[in-house]
Amino acid sequence: MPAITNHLPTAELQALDAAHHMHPFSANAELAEKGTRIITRAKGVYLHDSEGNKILDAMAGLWCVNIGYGRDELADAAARQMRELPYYNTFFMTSHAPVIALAAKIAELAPGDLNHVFFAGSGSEANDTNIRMVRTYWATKGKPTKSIIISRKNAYHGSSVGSGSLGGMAPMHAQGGLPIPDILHINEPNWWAEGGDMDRDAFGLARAQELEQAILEQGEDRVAAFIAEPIQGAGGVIIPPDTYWPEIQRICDKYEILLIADEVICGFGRTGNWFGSQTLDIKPHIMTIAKGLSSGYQPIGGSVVCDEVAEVIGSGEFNHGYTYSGHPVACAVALENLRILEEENVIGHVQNVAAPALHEMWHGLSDHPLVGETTIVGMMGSLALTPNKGSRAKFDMEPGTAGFMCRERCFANNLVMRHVYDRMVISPPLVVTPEDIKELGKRARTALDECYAQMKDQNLI
Ligand code: PXG
Repeated sequence: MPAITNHLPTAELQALDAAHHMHPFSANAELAEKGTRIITRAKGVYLHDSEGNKILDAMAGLWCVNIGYGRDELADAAARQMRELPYYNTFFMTSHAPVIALAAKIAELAPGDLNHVFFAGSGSEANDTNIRMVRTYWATKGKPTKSIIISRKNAYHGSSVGSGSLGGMAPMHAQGGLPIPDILHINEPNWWAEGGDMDRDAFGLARAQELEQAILEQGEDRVAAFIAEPIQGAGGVIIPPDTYWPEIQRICDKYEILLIADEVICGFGRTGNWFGSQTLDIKPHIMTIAKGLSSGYQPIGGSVVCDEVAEVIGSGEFNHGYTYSGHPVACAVALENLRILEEENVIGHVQNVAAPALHEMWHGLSDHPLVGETTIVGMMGSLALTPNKGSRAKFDMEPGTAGFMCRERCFANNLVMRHVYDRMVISPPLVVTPEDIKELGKRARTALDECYAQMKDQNLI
């Protein structure tokens, strides 16, 4: 077999893809029939495909390419590190400069006393670490029965057996015997879909209080931790009512439950601050990080751990670690990414330029007949598709059908915007310019118009 390059004809690449490559979260037989879109290169906020299309990536890959595509500095950092020390582990009393520098940098950026980092290769692995870490923490403190971790329905925390169990995605739990024992899921603070007649704030409070009820039902001596994304990402960019997080914080403090903020999407500028915990005023004991840590240029994740938990875990041997924990090349690339975020004041750009422009464009879509609420914090937003804004009605179709139709129209207009059931979500690179945002808005509106016309044609609304 010759080397496979981007220069093969599209059909040939698609055929090889269909024959040999199993895609994540896909029905592969169906996908093989339709053919995949082959992405060949990318620069800034634009992707290029094998057919010559230039596609505006309003998802920053999978919520991760925060500094945009094509930054040579990161490629150079990787090449330099590969030449100098391509791999060494951090087990057996060894360490190396890139992992040391990155851990120290993350400790500097992270709020409060989150001063310690346990590295992993991804967000899923980091959350697996968290499961074992919080349970080990309580066991070491002489409370081995505190092993239940409370999470939320429609949360996403990864795809491994542990992190998939933490997540609250029903279709994932339906496959492969998830969840593992001692993981509980309470309801999510999704007012649009589940708020009924309650006002947002009362609903937010009620949903937070489900945590207290769960703790009281299980017994305080059984609950180890609560895990949540500051803002749910893969669940559809669900921005909780303002009442939600203060009440969650109060409950965690009152019952001495460890709070894990899963910052895999929210971290590294996405919400307009370094961490979503700062934007939402949350004080976690552990933060899960990945994605924006390296802007997706290298696979790397980690658990950022507060002094007290690190001290307890460090008092004995923690029998846990990955071959690629603190991989030197991934660390070197992440460091270069953080340097760019900091020195180019990317978060300042978000606060002063990108987010204001994006919010104006996004809320401007709310006059569209298909669009219910538009919500956005920093650089992550969503809109609800609905046949009736006033009643927040659902479509008379399988949930997700309308969203899928809209996503297809986005693709057709060279715009990557994801759908989660019938919500459309955006999470563009943080470096988008007002011109890019204008273009994004134009393409999004065209896609919505075409979707609306198609629904009318097919008598779906
Ligand atoms: N936590 C959160 C909050 C995430 O969003 C993970 C953990 C897992 O990270 P890894 O690196 O193991 O994938 C994620 C990942 C989507 C989508 O379609 C979202 C993610 C991954 C894949 C698809 O929105 N988020």
